[in-house]
Amino acid sequence: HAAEAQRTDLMTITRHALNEQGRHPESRGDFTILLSHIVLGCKFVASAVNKAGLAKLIGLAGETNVQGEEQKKLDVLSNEVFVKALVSSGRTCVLVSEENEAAIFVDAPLRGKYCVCFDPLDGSSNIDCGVSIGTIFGIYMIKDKDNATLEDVLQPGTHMIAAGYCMYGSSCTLVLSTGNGVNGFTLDPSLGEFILTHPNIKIPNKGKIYSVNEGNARNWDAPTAKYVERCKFPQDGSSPKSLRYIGSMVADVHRTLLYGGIFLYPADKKSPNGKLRVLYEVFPMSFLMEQAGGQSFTGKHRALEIVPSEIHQRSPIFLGSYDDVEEIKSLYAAESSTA
Ligand code: P6P
Repeated sequence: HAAEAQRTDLMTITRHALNEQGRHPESRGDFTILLSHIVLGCKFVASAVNKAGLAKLIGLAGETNVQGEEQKKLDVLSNEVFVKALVSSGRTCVLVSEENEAAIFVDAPLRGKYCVCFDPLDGSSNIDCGVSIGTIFGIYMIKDKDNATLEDVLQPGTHMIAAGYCMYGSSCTLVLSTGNGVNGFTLDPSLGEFILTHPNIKIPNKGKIYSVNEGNARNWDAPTAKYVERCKFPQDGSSPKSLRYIGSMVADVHRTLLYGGIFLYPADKKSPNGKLRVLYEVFPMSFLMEQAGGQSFTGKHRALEIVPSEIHQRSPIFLGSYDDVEEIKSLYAAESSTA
C-alpha cells in the first residue's frame, strides 16, 4: 500500500510551494503564483532544448529552419519566454536577465512585489554538443513597490528570499530553496509536472571531486594554485581528488550538490573578478549551497555578502562541501596575513 500511496500521492512543486506557504500565514499565495510562472518557462525551455537538434533551434540567430522561418537562438528564445512569463505573472517589479543589458521595470498594472534575477539558458555554448545546460534564478522582495529602482536588485545575496536552477539534461530537474532547505523536483513529461524526487538535499561535508577549468592554471593566484596542487598531491597521504569539469555551471553545481566536493571559478590575471555573474549565477548557487549545509566564498569573504554595484558584475567563486571550502579559505587567509 505504501508504494501505491506514493504513486498516487504526487508531491508536485506547486503543492510543495503551497505547503511552504503555510509557514507564512500572512502570505496571499503570490510566491506560489510567481513560482508557477517560472515553472512554465522551465517547461518551455525543456521542450525546446529536447527538440533543438531536430528543429535546428541550435546555431546562430538568423538561420532559417526547414519551414524557412527565421530561427532565434535558443538562449534568445528562452529569455523572451521567461521575461513574458514573469511579467504576465503580475508578481514581479524588476527583472535582471543575463540577456538584457538593462534591468526591466514592469509597468504599474502588472507590477508585483518580487524582483527576479536570472540567466535563462546558462552554458548555452554547450547546446550543440548535447551537454546539460540550465536556467538559474534568484528572487528578492521589492523595497517599495511604488518606487522601484535599481537598488532593488543591487541588494546583497543575504537578502534573497529564494533561489533555484533548472537543469536540462538526461532528465529535467528543478532544484529550489525558499530559505527552508533545498528540494529537487523532476519533470514527468507524461504529466507535465515537476514531482518531488530529492527532498531536503544536504551536501556531504567533504567530497572527493574538485571542479575547475585547469586550462586557466597559469593565470591562477597562489592560494588557488596551492589548493589545486593539494587536490592532486594530498599532503596527508589521502588519495587525490578526481577532476570533473563539464563547463556548464548548472551541471557542475548540481553534481557538487549531490555528490559533494568543490566548484571553483577563481579570479585570474585575465579576469580579475572571475567570470561568473553575481546576481544570477553566484548568488543563487551560493544561496542553495548554504541551505544544503555547504558554503560559498569569493576569495575574500562569504559570497552572499557581496553588495553589487552593477547588475552584470562578476565575482570569483569557491562553493561546495563545507570542509573543502574551509580549506581554500584558510589558504587565502594565510596569504592575506603574510601580504
Ligand atoms: P569556462 C558557461 O559559459 C559559463 O557561463 C558557466 O556555465 C560555466 O561554469 C563557465 O561559463 C565555464 O567557463 O571559462 O571554463 O569555459
